[in-house]
Amino acid sequence: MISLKDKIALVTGASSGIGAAIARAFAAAGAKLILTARRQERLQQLATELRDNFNTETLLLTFDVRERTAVTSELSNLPLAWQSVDILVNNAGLSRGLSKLHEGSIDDWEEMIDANVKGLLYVTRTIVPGMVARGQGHVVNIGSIAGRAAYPGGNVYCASKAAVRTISEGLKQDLLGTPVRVTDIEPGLVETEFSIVRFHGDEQRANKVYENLTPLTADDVADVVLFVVTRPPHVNISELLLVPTDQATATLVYRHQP
Ligand code: NDP
Ligand code: 8X3
Repeated sequence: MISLKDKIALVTGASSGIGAAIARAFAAAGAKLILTARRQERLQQLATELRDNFNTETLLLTFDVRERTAVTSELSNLPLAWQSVDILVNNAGLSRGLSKLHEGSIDDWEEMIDANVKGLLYVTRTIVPGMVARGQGHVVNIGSIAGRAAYPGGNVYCASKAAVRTISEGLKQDLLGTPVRVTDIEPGLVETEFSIVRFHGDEQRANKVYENLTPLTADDVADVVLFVVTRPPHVNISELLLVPTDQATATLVYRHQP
């Protein structure tokens, strides 16, 4: 088993939900953390919490993963002590809307594709060469059950997560012969700010997604990510689907009688 003690992990989208939970799990395991998102104040609160609880060293970077120049300039110019990134967690992402494709918002599509696909690529392209050069690294992409099959209204979000799945597969192939590992984690329903963002702030509609079932928590996903990155170096968990017990497919869920 690999120890995370003093390893450097970069987690995108650490200001909320799954990313923040991964940061907490890694910090508890002794990692140093580069945390990124757009909301600086959230990152600062998390960094203070991690320092108080685990004495964690953090480097906070505030940028939008859709901004190619910002991504490359922030991540290519890391302070010397932070340059040897051991683990990259590409978690930043979102869904917007649940409209039929022919009625959908093109702005929503662009936001999803730019963040979930292009943002992930920009970060990966900047960080992975160092991993290859140092002969050490693990890329964990947060895909989704949505990347395995489309569901009604999911169209472009599902396509973006299918892209994450294929990019993960391709990256694993391209890194064959190096020790760098690649994993695509594919969660089902996880209660975070995800649905509030999807429905543009409509909390009532967001709450209905998780009504009368027990969704995964962000900590459940973080637990699995911690497991994946701590396997011995010869073990690569390439793809992992995790769903709530109350969920079978993206659309087939069991709701208890209220
Ligand atoms: P949250 O909305 O709670 O968190 C999303 C995170 O992504 C935030 O930290 C946000 O930070 C960041 N983010 C979003 N857009 C950008 C951007 N353009 N630039 C930089 N950071 C960005 O949702 P989750 O924690 O649930 O989502 C995390 C990942 O998990 C996503 O990729 C999502 O698709 C995936 N996922 C979620 C599932 C769920 O049911 N919740 C299930 C399967 C996968 P900020 O706004 O501060 O920039
Ligand atoms: C998030 C899970 O089912 O809402 O990726 O698409 S789902």
